[in-house]
Amino acid sequence: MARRNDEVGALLQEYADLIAITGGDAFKARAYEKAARAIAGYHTDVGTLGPKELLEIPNVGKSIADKVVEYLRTGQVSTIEETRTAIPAGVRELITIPTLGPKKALTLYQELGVSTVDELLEAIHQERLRDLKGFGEKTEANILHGIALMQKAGAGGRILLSAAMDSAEQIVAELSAVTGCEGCTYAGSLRRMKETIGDIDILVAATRSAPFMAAFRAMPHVAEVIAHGEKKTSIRTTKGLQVDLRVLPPDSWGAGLQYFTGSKAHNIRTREIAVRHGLKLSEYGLFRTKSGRKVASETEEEVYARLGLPWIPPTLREDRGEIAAGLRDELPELVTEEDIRGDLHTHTDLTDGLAPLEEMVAAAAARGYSYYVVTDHAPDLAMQRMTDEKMLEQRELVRQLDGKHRRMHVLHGTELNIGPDGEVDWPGDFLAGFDLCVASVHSHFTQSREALTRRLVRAAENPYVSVIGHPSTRRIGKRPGIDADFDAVFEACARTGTALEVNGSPERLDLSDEDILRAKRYGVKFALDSDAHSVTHLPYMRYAVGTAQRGWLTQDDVINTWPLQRLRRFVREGRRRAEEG
Ligand code: DGT
Ligand code: CA
Ligand code: CA
Ligand code: ZN
Repeated sequence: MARRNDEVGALLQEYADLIAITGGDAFKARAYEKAARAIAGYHTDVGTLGPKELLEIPNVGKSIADKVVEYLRTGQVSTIEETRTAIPAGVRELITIPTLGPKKALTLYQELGVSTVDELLEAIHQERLRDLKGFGEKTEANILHGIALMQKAGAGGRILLSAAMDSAEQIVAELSAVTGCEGCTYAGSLRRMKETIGDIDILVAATRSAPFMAAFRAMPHVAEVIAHGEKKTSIRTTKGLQVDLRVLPPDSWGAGLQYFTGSKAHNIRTREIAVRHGLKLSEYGLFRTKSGRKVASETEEEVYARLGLPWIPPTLREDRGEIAAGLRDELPELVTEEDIRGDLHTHTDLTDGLAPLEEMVAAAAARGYSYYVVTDHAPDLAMQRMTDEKMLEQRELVRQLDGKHRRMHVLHGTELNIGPDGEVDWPGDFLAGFDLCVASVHSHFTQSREALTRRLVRAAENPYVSVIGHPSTRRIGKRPGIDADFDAVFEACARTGTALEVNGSPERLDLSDEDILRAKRYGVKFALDSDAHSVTHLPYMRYAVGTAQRGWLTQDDVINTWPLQRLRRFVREGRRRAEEG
């Protein structure tokens, strides 16, 4: 079992920040900060210490020791939870920027309504910080530097898929508008929908490269031009992200796209096959080795076809058996975003979501879903202040909205909390009233492997749990997944008819591609969800789909591609099978 000192230290540090932002006693904030450091650096695992021994840690007094005891026992501290709810989530995100203190974060939130790192970047680029007292160009530069540091450190020098996607789509839109553009797209790991991105690779098809290179260098958000030439220009954005632009002659577009999409391992395989056919594959095309005559280059389909392969979807190009499957013409028919009929895990402002139920439902309907499940948190996450009454009131509203929407069914679900022993928030008779229950782990991440495994297996065995939400609980670049025996969990899910979630929230992507591949072998079904906490999160579904494709999932594997009747049957069947044991 891991030492809990860092976890406890981080919690107390957060509390110190919270006190500072809410204008609390500066002396008290400093006391918590000191205690946080002392505990993080203490020689003994605080998880093993009693109340008296905790007081022996330097800078830890009675009230801090009490909080530590409460945290170790229950997984949370009520005072801290309360302070948290008093603070806009956005300010909490802002203070994670290394160069931005709590006071400035609060000013940004109150004066400019900025509550996320992305909004802050936007505000800086629009020069909206310049009017604020105490902020100057120097502050802006410091903040930008801090954000760059944070985004790189968070993902081990790599950035999250979603952040790279936002930048890439903007760049592609701008370059597509340049005269002479015959094609423009992103390639590399981004086209393969990898969970983190090292750098962005942009390709343009055009006869003349100069106008594109010039437009690229002149884009907003360019902090530095790293290198520029006729074929390739590399820049670094203000977010600290490197972007390479390559301009290809239109007649070698397919070969270039294939080459620069990668992965390297996949390309090694395709080049080997070329060699066996007496061919040579490069970014310019597929050529006869002897005569040098070009046999294919214009489209990826032609290049693959001349190698005896069907076109291979980029999300499969990782050398995980896709070449062999392609040669046998047995590539999976991957699930697509169009196949998704509904979202099974979403929140509203009844708990920690930002938008009211009506707005979430309207936005879901606009996406063309045929069903939508509202799954607010349940009472065991005390900070959400959920009660039976509130839940039942929400159900009434859901039923009314369901009646109003002709094309979309609105269903009432909940996201249960899987407690330390695998128990969930409500007994069976209350759970039976929901259309669908998701259950997820939200705390006690450092239990023993046996305890964590038993916990997840018990949740799957609960008849009313139809989906295990974000099963590993990892946060990419921030927190590793829990150390459970996932083979046992996958087996239990298959046995009990419980689906595993592929959570599309960009810092989760949980299950990961490799876990999906493993789980699929047990015959498990999957749910692809956005876990939206606001209207703008509903499109995270695309990242769930991308991750699912990387795990080779097909429409049949994914319960929310099914018609509602079949989905309901899955829920009923799961309830019946688990009850029979
Ligand atoms: P990243 O940027 O670390 O997230 O990963 P990728 O896959 O985007 O890798 P990157 O940016 O180094 O190169 C993009 C693609 O271009 C890569 O997947 C394969 C191809 N490529 C680039 N350089 C080489 C090379 O030296 N040899 C081979 N075989 N392929 C290369
Ligand atoms: Ca790349
Ligand atoms: Ca179940
Ligand atoms: Zn959730």
